[in-house]
Amino acid sequence: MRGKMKSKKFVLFLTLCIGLALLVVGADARRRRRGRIKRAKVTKSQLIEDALKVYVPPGDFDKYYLFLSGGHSGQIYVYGVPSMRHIRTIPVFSRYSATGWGYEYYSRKMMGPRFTWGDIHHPSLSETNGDYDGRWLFVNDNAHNRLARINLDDFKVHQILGPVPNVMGDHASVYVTPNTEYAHMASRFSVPIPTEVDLKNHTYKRGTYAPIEEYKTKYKGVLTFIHIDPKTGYMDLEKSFQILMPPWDFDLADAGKGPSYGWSFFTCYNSEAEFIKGKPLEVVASQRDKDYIVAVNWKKAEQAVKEGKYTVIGGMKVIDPTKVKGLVYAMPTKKSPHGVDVTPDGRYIVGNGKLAPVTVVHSFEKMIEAIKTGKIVRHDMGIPVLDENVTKVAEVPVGLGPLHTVFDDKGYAYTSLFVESAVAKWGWKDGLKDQWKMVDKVPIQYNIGHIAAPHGDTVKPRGEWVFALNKLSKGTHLKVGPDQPESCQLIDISGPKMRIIYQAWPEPEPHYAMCIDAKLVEPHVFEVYTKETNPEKEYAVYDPKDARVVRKDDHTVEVFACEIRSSIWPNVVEVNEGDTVIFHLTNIETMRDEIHGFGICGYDICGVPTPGETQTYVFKADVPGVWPFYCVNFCSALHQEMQGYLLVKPKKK
Ligand code: K7E
Ligand code: CUA
Repeated sequence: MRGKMKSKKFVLFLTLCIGLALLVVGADARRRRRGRIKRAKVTKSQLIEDALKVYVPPGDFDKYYLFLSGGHSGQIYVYGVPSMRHIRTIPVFSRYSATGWGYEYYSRKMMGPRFTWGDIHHPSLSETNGDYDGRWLFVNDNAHNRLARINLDDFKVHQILGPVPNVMGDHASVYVTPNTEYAHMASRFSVPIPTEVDLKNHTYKRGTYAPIEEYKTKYKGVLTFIHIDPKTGYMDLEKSFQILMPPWDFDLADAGKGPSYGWSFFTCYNSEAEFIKGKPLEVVASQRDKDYIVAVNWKKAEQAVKEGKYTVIGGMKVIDPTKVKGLVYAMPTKKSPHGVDVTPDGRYIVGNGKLAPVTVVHSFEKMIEAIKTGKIVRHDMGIPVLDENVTKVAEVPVGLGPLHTVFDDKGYAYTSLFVESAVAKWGWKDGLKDQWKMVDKVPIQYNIGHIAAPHGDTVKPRGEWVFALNKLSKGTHLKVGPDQPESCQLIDISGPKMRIIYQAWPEPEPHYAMCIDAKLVEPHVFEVYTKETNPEKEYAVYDPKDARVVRKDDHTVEVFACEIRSSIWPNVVEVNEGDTVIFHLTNIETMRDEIHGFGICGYDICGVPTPGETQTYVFKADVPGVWPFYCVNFCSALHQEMQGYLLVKPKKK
């Protein structure tokens, strides 16, 4: 009896348990489903077709490089397209122990003593005649107002310029001009100027103080044109200039091309030119229905500099456009526009109106006509404002929150819609029956910021793909904690309808990306550094017999070392406590990919010289004792044996 009762209760209990478990499982499955992308039903054959478009079998190469900005990670991430596989991280403004960047001496010097991070928003490939030439990639630093140049023969940074005086919050950057004559830098955050810099040591000397109540009068925006040497890519502040502007918040830039060559365009918000203590800028800067696209005739500005029509402020040549006429015009554009993008033919300037549901299109020809016929409606803080009824040729009703636009090879534009989480496709080209008409829209997961395409901002877009660079990825991946990866969705634009077919998870934070045909880069990528291309050749030793420790003076020891499978020469380095040690290390391997590393236990030294490359590490031998050094990169069967000792003899007491 009791047994029966027991078993009855047990069955009831079991049923309850199973029921509960089913409920939980059901809820969990529902929760999971909720997180997944809602997508239109696709047939299996369509899925297979999509998959084959992105599948690059092992051993085969991708067709394009995609350079994604890493935002406040201070790095650039290199992907292959269409596979969307990450192939390289290029550290720029932040230390990266994987390659020794910011640990070895020269990169550390370029980064300077003060800054340990940067904020990269807009990478920009060098151009010749308005199309990418595959030589260099320039990047901006929104935080510390610097630019860097990555050489695409070794995928490393070779120059960091700045901080640049006067410009603050360099966001409208880099967007090089069609023959890489100039890189743009502009103030997103106006400040009183000058801000003085110590260029050699890559740091600030001093800014200028003025109370926030004097924002309108004492705070200044500047538009900066950084000169680039066409042969070497060297950015030269001496040949650069700035244009003094009202304290508007300059947001993005693009260079004119074709007929608009010689002009640059900047969007701005806060044309109200106000910053009020305790009042949110989002309210203050949204009072006006329209802000501006500011057009700058940089060819004419160049001429003005030649004629000496500038003043030197903080070491920069600064032109005042209220004194030198004909350089700067403002075109009213609604509303708090974000991106500005010039069409491939250079005839139209597209403003993405952030708080308006339209993209606003100005005609360059009409702009020139307005200037020539004096269609100036007013001056705003000294800047002539052109009649929008003359310059504007279209408002394309794309949808909510347009931010950025890129182009394909068939006369269509693709605009990212942040608020709506969508991409809108519309026609822009003359003669197209769809000109100024939206023809397609695809939902994005979620909150798309920038948008990119192969050669999508050049005179010759390649079509095929559009990349949606999304701010949020919620629930479209396995859970990884309260934080979420960013998301980059690959959209097939080869047909009349856009199709999202793939997704990658880039590191924070891909603002913008550049996509280039691999054929333009691959042929000139180094396999190894030769004795000529080794950037620190004067300190190289190419034979273990020449490896040596040289005492330079009472406090300095210079080491000339080399690495080859599977030894480090010399394997014992003896110094005195308090010595400064200058350690040059050459990787004398002659085959691509045979990299070695270098680390000293207890001394925070880390490096990875690539084949044929010399790196230098400088440190003070401040802690006496015995400190092993070793190769940090697994390189051969006897990698573990690649080790040696740093002996630091204690000072006599
Ligand atoms: Cu993220 Cu170009 Cu800084 Cu737009 S910016 S989204
Ligand atoms: Cu060399 Cu590991």
